[in-house]
Amino acid sequence: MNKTAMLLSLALCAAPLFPVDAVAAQAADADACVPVLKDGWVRKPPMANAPMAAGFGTIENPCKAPAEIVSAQSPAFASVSLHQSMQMNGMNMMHELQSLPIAAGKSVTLQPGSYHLMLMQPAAALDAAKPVALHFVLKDGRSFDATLAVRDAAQATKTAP
Ligand SMILES: [Cu+2]
Repeated sequence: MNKTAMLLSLALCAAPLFPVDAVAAQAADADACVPVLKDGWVRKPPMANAPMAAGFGTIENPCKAPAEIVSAQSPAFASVSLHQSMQMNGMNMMHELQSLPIAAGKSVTLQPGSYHLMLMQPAAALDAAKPVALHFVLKDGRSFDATLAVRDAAQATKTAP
């Protein structure tokens, strides 16, 4: 047996030892249609040590199936949640969403005063040169990655709707 054949047989023998669970099955389905975040950005807080920041952008669902975002993570923050801002008794309030559904072929816009990503406890002060990486998980197990450009407050105000 030559070296290549031996390595190949080792690989074949080893393969069944790995658990084939639902997560692995989904990971193998890498070509599955997933939503995409367009024009993602995070507002750089005025203070470098701010405990939270808000993320925005448009999440498009180009798929034939509806999508429902149930969680998000970022290596740059301890936690990421979905929030919705609203006015209540003349006060600006916000609450956490358990999920964010996006109908097939539709999009949802995250923008100041509406839906946003609440990014808590940054690992380091946000740097305009370093986009923030995000990972979204859907209810059906699909997931997708996205990035948020870091904009300073003045820029953000200028471009906010
Ligand atoms: Cu919020």
